[in-house]
Amino acid sequence: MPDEINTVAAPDPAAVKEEMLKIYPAKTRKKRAKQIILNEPDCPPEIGANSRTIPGIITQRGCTYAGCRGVVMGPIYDLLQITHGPVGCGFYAWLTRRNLVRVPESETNYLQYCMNTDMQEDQIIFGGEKKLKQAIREAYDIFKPRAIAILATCPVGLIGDDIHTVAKQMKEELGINVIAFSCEGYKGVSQSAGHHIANNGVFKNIIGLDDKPDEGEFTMNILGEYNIGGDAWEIDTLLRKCGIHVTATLSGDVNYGQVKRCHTVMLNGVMCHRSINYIAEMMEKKFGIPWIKVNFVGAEASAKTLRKIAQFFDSKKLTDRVEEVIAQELLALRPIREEMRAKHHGKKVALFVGGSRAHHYQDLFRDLGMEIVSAGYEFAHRDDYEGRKVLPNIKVDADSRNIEELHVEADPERFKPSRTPEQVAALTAGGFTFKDYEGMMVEMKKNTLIIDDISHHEMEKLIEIYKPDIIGSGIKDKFVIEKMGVPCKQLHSYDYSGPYAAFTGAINFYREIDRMLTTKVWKFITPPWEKEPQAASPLLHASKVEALKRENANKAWRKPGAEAAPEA
Ligand code: CFM
Repeated sequence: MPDEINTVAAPDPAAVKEEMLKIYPAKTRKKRAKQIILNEPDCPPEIGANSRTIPGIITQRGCTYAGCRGVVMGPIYDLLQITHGPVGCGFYAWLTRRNLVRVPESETNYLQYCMNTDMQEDQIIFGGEKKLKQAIREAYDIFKPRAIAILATCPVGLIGDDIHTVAKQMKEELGINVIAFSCEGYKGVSQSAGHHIANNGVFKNIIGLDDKPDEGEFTMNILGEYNIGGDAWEIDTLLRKCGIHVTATLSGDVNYGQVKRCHTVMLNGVMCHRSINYIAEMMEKKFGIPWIKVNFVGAEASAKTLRKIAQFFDSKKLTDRVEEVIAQELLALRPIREEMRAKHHGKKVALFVGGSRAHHYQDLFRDLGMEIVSAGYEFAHRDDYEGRKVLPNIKVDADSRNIEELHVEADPERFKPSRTPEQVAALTAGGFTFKDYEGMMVEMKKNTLIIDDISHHEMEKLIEIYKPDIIGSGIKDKFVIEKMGVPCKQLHSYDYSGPYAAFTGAINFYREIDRMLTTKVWKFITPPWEKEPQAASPLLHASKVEALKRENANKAWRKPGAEAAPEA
């Protein structure tokens, strides 16, 4: 295939990269240069990822506590979760809008509560263990939960409260499972560390506590799906239509009991590789459950995933049913997709989201024939960009070494793979791949600009130069982007919208994108720098503020010799 078809057209991405970098002091520029990469799909180049954000750069990342408490643990609705720390961090755990659940009447739901030890100066000085124990007792007396989780915030680690001993003591005292998570916000460079800590805690303390499997001919878990906007419900409904039973979705609308027995399934499907690959790997080692990468974002992606799952189970009945379901779903979806594609084909998209959505959502935009001009994760690791094949080459730095790697061995009684080695060999020989995440870059065009942990400055440059028709990103930059006259689809919480997963979700998404692209509101926006040059923000608009840039080039905040002056 000639290169130009598979290559992003002008503007020249190398020049864009230079333009983004040139404002930075030398040291910053050197670091950011490793995180802004021109894509090479056949052989993805190494990208700097999972490293510390440079102080002063406005990042979209969250903290380790957010990744553990907010993302992975939050949705387990009958696990009573107590944040040990200041009330501000505690309030952040009040995730009633994020953690959508449909709780059966027989079950308990603690998600509408926000439980916190309200750490004060006193505890910072004299220690907070006593107060934590008191909080656990109080919560137990009121709610009598099945299990309690303690989640640490920054001060807990700084003052050295031993929450694990507290958990052990309270477990003995109350006779229920009490689990502590050392997920202090500073533990890692982003929320990614919190995912890992949560994975370890869930695997060590919950998974495997109940060996009774759910009934079902084909059983699986969906790992790394958080039911944002109801996505997990769409996936569950779709799989149920095909005759596949989901024991647990980790973690979306899920209860403690489901997590306890989720090691009894035949297959694990991994949606968000970044946040849950650890559990998938450990379950395979201990219980022999194979895992495959799945993606239910996008119509083509959903169909592909269903077929892959059917192939794994190797049943004619299931395969026929899956094809029937795909045909039915596409019947409803196709006319809408075609209508939207006709309107929006060729429009340009840039995606900067978390640790998996910047990849997954490309499929939805491709459904509409739109072009991805640039993409990047906030906090994913090299394997999410370049594929799992680079895992052995990833340098473990001090920040990653901070997070415990569990040593896992096959369980002498419970290691029971659902497929025999012969079946696995036959599947593999037929091109089926297990543990197969190939990352974002192989699916993107040559020379697309891949930007890790994008800064506001780089985002502004990107908009200025590429002029994307729409950006998928998060709340921290949404309004900055929209003030520049570009619609921004919030792809974390979906801005109260969704679901976007599976076929029904895809239809919602097409319609939403259509609304965003066709609303007349954008033409009423005049970006601030077009009204008057912003003296304090010389970075905004090249054509309008060249003069200002030159004027600013030699100001004190630029290091002398940092090649600061833009060409006149
Ligand atoms: Fe996985 Fe997520 Fe994401 Fe994520 Fe997140 Fe999220 Fe995300 Mo926001 S687990 S990496 S830490 S898919 S909260 S549900 S949307 S940044 S791309």
